[in-house]
Order: sequence, then structure tokens, then C-alpha cells
Amino acid sequence: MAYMPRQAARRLNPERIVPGATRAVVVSRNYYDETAPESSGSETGRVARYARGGDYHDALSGVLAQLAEATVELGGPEASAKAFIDAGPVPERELAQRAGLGWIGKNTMLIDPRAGSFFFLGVVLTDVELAVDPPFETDRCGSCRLCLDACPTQAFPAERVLDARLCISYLTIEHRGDIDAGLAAQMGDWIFGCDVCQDVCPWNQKFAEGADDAHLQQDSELGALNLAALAEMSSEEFQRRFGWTALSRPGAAGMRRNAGIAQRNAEEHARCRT
Ligand code: B12
Ligand code: SF4
Ligand code: SF4
Repeated sequence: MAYMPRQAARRLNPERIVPGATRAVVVSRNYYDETAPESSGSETGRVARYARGGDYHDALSGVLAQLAEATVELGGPEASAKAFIDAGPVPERELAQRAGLGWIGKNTMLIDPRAGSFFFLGVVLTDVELAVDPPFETDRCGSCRLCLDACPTQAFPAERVLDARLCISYLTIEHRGDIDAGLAAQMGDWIFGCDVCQDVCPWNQKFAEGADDAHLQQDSELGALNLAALAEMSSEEFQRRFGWTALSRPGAAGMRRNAGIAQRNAEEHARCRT
């Protein structure tokens, strides 16, 4: 993620992303998939909920572009508006909190008090002087610290601080090459992303509801993928089977690596039980 420091100046000032922008319209889109099977046996690996379907960038960019067009219509012929989803320089969670959608939890997720945190954020930056909603000021985490304690790789050095180098999501999706053996041993059966710090959150346990969103084309098979098949899959077969999903980011080589780690963790787990 070398792009992060390069984009720091723009992240602090969205006007440097879209010249003249004074407003951010922030929207959330639920992806919670309550029916998806979870990997439980030693033969399958787990994919995080957000990725158990078509690539969300492709699925949601169309609706966000429509929102940008509608914003321009409100502003008149000189107005401009640009849509972003998961775009590096846009501080999406920070803007969502300022737009009143929820608070940033100790797990660094934006949490909506009516829905939990299993949703994507999208942003339209514009120079149209829209009315401004009040920010969400309260911290509803209270004394809870379930997410901090549950993280398999202890990736939170403090509340609301994530050391991305230790996060399974970073390791399985963004990291190229070998993964440190000590960290790999703590990754369990996660082969793409990780949901632990969200699954344990009481706000998700109480309020997360199934998305049933046709745009996201959820595929329940992606909840539990066969490790042996994945570890040996050719690049051509991988492209045919997963080319339309977010799994194409680490690609065939990255997913073969991840499957191999999960297989070794399952073998080690079985040895410890006997
Ligand atoms: C890089 C990135 C990652 C990295 C690093 C994550 C991180 N915590 O920084 C990795 C690969 C690890 C990752 C993992 C995941 N990610 Co991610 N990721 C991003 C991305 C592209 C940039 C985040 C970023 O800028 N990080 C840098 C830090 C400094 O910023 P931040 O964490 O966003 O927010 C901090 C600031 O708001 C700061 N802050 C507080 N007060 C103030 C005041 C000011 C003035 C400022 C400037 C900042 C500030 O505190 C916050 C917490 O540290 C965003 C999309 C985007 N453009 O925002 C998605 C995004 C954050 N990811 C998302 C998701 C879904 C995930 C995963 C759940 C995926 C998964 N299941 O595996 C995990 C969750 C891990 C976790 N607990 O955060 C969603 C989150 C939705 C939500 N409800 O919050 C986003 C918004 C993408 C999207 N459009 O939906 N991600
Ligand atoms: S996504 Fe997983 S590894 Fe990353 S911080 Fe959350 S619990 Fe830890
Ligand atoms: S698990 Fe607890 S501390 Fe963590 S984000 Fe949820 S409410 Fe906050």
C-alpha cells in the first residue's frame, strides 16, 4: 500500500482531489450475507463477507455515478461532482462520520447505530452548496473492547489504531510474496480478508441484516472454498472461476499462497488435537 503516504496531502484536503469541492455526499450499501456458509472443516477456507460476490467496485460505480449526475442537476450547468468508492485519497470513514452516518469504532470501522458495520461506503465530492447534516458526535463503544481482544494477529496497538502490516485483510489481499511464518500461523482459515473484529461487535450481532442485493451478485460458494483445489489451481482456471470477483486482486498466485497457509494451519490444528 505504498500509495497511502503518497496520497496523504490529498486525504487531508478533499479540495485537492476535486478542485472547488466543498461538500461530500456519503452513502452506505449493506453487503451482509447471513445465509453464506462459514468454513468450519479443515478442507475449506474462508472469504470475508464483503467479497462473496461480484467485485463491488464494478457493482456500485454505476449507482454512484447516477448520484453524481443527480447532484450536478441540482447545481446547474457550471456544477461539478465526482463519485468515489474505496478510492485511496478519499477519507471515506472520516467523511461518513462527519456526514452523520455513524461513529468510528475501536476496530476503526464506521458503525451505523441502526445497522452495524457490514456495508460499503461511497462518496460524491461536489462544489454544489448542499445543506449540511450534523456530524455523529457520540462514541457508542463505551467500555467494550471485544474487537481488540479477538483480533487473531493482535493488529490493534491501541483503540482506533490499526497496524495494517499485521492485519489478515492486508496480508491476504494486498501483500505480495511470502508471509512471515509467525503471522501466517495466526491466520487460521482466512484466505481472503477477515471479519473477526466485525463479527464479535455487539452492534453487528444485534443489528446486521441480510442484504439480498441483486447488484452484488452474492455467490454462497465463496464462503467456503476447497483449499486443495485452490492451492493447485492454474492461472487460467482461476481467471475463469474468480476473474469477476475481488479475489482477482491477489490473483491466482496470491490465492494459492493463502490456500497453502490455511492448509498448513488446519494440519497443525489437527496435530494439536490428537
Ligand atoms: C487502506 C484500506 C484498508 C487497509 C488499511 C485499513 C485501515 N484501518 O487503515 C486494509 C487492507 C488493512 C483494510 C482492511 C479492511 N477494510 Co479497508 N480500506 C482501506 C481504504 C482504501 C483506505 C483507508 C485509509 O485511508 N486508512 C488510513 C487511516 C488513517 O484512515 P481510516 O482507517 O480510514 O480512518 C481513520 C481516520 O478517520 C482517523 N481519524 C479520526 N479522526 C480524524 C480526524 C481527521 C481530521 C482525520 C484526517 C482523520 C481522523 O481515525 C480512523 C481510524 O484510524 C478504505 C477506503 C477509503 N478510501 O477510505 C477502505 C475501507 C476503510 N475498508 C473497508 C473494509 C470493508 C475493510 C475490511 C472490513 C475488509 C475485510 N473484511 O477484510 C477490513 C477491515 C480492517 C479494519 N479493522 O479496518 C471499508 C469500511 C466500511 C466501514 N463500515 O467502515 C472501506 C471504507 C472501503 C469502502 N468503500 O467500503 N482496508
Ligand atoms: S480484519 Fe481481522 S486481522 Fe484485521 S484487524 Fe480485524 S480482526 Fe484483526
Ligand atoms: S466490538 Fe465493542 S469496542 Fe469494538 S467496535 Fe464494536 S462496540 Fe466498539
